Amino acid sequence: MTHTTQFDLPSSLSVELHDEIAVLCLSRPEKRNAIDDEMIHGIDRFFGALPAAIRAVVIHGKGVHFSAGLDLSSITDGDGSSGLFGSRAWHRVFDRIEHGDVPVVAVLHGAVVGGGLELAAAAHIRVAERGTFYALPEGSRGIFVGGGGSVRVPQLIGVSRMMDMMLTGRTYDAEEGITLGLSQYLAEPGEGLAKGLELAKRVVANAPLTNFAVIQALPRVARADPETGLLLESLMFSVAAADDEAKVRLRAFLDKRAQKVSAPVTAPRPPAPAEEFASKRGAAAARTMVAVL
Ligand code: 1HE
Repeated sequence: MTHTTQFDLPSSLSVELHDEIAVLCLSRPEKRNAIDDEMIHGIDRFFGALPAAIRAVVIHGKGVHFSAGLDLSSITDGDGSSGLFGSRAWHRVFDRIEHGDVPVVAVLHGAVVGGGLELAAAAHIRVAERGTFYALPEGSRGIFVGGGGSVRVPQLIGVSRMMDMMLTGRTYDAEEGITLGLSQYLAEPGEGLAKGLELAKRVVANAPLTNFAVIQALPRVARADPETGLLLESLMFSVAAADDEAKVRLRAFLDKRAQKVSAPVTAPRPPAPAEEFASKRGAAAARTMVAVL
């Protein structure tokens, strides 16, 4: 069920609530979900008005692309200061996503371009459907990233790869994006949202304080000098471990009522021709031995 009015959203955004998970949809497919002022302020209001019962957010895009980035028609007649203040507004909104109260999963498909990639980079987990492509075409448009991309994209793929994307227009596909760190999960076309929801359900099953520590403390610890970071880690550990939720969960494990950690499920690999030959030869040898015995 959509809850657009509850959040006072423009028509370019819609929201569905799935128990403790809110799904925010960029809903401007006729403009490839290009982000204009209305949409960016709508995203801001959505994250600002999240009810306490919501414990994770999934963002996805309607139509054939996740987002074509900044609505280029919105900057054609602006001056220097409007660009500066506009960019700072994007920073505030994307900071609110990255440093907000709940983990955010971005489900990507089609074009994830410019500001669309900056939005995706502010999320904590990214799922990319096959067919996704990433680009930073700011260079060819005569502008620069303005939505936090120069901080967040290098954290994912490194400065030199981002330089290459911006200087040469190089694009990466979904499979390359996985290898480079642009997304953590790959999904089949049309299956990204289901995967995103599945991951969000896993996330909300964690203790709230653990999720808080992961999205608030972990990135700061990772950026801090090691001595400060380790002290912050110890403080966060002690706060989480002292919480009742931790006590209940630890007791459940010790009483053998909690799930064990399981190894990743990997599909059985078809034997390579050489292995197949070797295993047939092995079987033949075994039959011979049995016959000799
Ligand atoms: C747009 C935008 C947009 C599409 N602003 N209107 N972003 C870019 O430089 C990417 C520009 N867009 C594209 O390269 C392509 O549109 C796509 C590869 C994303 C999709 O192609 P396609 O063939 O599916 O769609 P289309 O026919 O190009 O676009 C459909 C409509 O959306 C069309 O409008 P129409 O009125 O002619 O139907 C397009 O003009 C419109 N449209 N993208 C405005 N971006 C905070 S700083 C961030 C800096 C940036 O993000 S720079 C990157 C900007």
